[in-house]
Amino acid sequence: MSLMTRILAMLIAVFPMTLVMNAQDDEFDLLLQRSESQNIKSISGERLTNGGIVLNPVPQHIAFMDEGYVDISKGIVFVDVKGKFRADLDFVPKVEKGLKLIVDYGSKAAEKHNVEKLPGAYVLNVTARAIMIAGYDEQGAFYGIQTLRQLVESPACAGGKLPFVSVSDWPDLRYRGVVEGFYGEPWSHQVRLSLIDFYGRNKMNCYIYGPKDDPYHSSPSWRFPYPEKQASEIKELVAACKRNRVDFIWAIHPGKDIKWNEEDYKFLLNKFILMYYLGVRSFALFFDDISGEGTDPVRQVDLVNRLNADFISIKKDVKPLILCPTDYSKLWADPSPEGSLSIYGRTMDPSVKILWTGDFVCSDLTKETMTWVNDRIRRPGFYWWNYPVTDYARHILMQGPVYGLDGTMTSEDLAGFVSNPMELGEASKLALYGVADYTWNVGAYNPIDNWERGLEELAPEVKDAYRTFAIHSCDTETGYRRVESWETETFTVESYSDEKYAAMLEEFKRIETVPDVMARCSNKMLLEELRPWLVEFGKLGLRGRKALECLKILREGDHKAFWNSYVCNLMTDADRQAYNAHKSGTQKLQPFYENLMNDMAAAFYEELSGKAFLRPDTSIFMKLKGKAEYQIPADAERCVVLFKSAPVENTVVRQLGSDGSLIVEIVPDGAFVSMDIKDGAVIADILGEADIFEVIFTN
Ligand code: 14T
Repeated sequence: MSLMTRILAMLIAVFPMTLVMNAQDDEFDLLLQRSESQNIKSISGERLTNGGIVLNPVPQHIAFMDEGYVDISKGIVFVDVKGKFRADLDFVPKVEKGLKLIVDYGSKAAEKHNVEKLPGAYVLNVTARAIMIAGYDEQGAFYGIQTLRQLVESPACAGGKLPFVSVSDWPDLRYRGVVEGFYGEPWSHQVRLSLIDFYGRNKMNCYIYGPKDDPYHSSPSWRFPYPEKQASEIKELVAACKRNRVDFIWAIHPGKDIKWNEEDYKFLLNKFILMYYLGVRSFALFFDDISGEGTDPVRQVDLVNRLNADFISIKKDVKPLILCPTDYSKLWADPSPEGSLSIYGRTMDPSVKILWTGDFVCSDLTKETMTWVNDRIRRPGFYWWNYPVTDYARHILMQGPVYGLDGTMTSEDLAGFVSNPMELGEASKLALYGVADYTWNVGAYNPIDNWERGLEELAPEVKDAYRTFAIHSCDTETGYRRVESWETETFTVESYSDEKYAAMLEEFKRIETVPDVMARCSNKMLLEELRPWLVEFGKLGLRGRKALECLKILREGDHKAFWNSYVCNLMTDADRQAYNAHKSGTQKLQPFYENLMNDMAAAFYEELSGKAFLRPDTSIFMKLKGKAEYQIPADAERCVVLFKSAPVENTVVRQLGSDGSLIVEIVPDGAFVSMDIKDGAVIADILGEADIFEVIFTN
């Protein structure tokens, strides 16, 4: 690795978004291009009662028949008509005699059972005679099995009692899933496998593999084969996707250093062939976040059309290509007929699907943005939703509801929808639970209800604690803004009421218990990812509670007790550093703590002096060693010295006359000293070793 490359790697690791895109002269700072809207839209929806039946995604049609149920606790007779689903029925014992479960798919079965004519559609009927699943295709039958599994696992069906039910279901969007497309440490193999199972169980059907920091995906090594270990892991991912009826789509990101010559074309084609041998049957080309030659849309189109002819259309089992344009957001896309999107629209093979992130890099999905891009690319765009990705705000976890997605989208507007998640894969599942639901049943999507179900699904043993953590871990401060802490009503010293106080106190107490309660979460991989945030969250709960206790003492008028507890509840530099690395509660809780602490200090000064202060000497957080001197202003009548900790040992505060004579000497017996200025005193000095918070003179 050259020194330059190392410096770049380090820069990118430290400032992931100050991306110096090329190791050449033309530096390309993408940060300049980024400006998300800072509007915080509120969340819609409400918690629904589900009668103990928990299905995700929510089916299009579900009807419960008359009273009664079938008992499958002893097992079922599995009639696997096409012989494809033996491994998928691991949630119910298979027996030789008893109730039949018939699973079939294809035009005959679909016709007979009125299955919607769409890929992924199915019908599931539970009657006294049999359980029947008919899919439009294999994927549809697989989804019918997932719905059956979720029924069996629902609380209302405990003990194997299935209600008579009829489900007719299909996906609104053709492609639903995930793009591993973030900067930072790519997901581990274990996390990927766990996620792929999650996609299958929640009826998502595509996983685009494109982690920016996999060197064999991007520059410089996109040209070269994966080393043996990674190659065999990719084979395993392909197999896991197959089991889950998910398309594994391998993406290449060659644009940083591609040369538009035969040599690089051969490298690219060869890499696709190598990936084909690893089992990959679906490919994507990413031209995002690049500068220079690689951005040329005419060359990009030539490449794509040539690949189509030389590879995609020859290999009959390879799916149409997916392309990420350089102009992937309206923020910098050239809108004109000469712009790259219009060039794609006119010249790129219509089978190619084109990704789009909306009006900004991270943005809500609107009809307008899709119409805007679709008019240019002349096909329905494929939405790349930059949520819950946090590569631009790595100190944040996004655990809020999935919302901000238009509820009238159809497959005419959208070819598909993928979510770009966090580097923390397990912690991303909460958002993906929402993405699965929205993309399957757009019109019925209920953000709050989905979120409540998701919390239960992911951390059933500790749902309430996970909820308390999640509701305060949503917003990004300056990136893609999300509502946070929407059940919390904060207050100021001025707007104080006993009820508001009690509610905040209860919330902070609850927060303090979250780290310990979460330790009982059986999903250990999730717990590992959350751990540093949980630690900080617990500390936030503690300092929030303490701040409220200080307020109580202040209102009771015990000055000494107040300041003693106040100074103990200030954040040290180390506290701030730790919090800044793993933040939650940025929208309401931490600002509440900060404001309350500041307001209390101000109120306290006023109370001590009886009026506003004359000259606050804001030597805040000054570590004082030895002697400190303050000129006493001529009109000062009182002096207050506030220390940063208690007790203050070996310290005295004195008033001296102009000749240096000692007029008053006070030994602090708490964390502050408040004294009248005596006649003739011109200097206040503090001897000893103490952390001084502030020295204030009042008249
Ligand atoms: F390809 C795109 F659709 C895309 O979103 N590309 C990247 C993506 O890898 C990253 O995870 C995402 C969120 O940060 O944003 C894109 O990368 C950017 C975009 C910027 F505007 C990186 C820095 C930026 F300033």
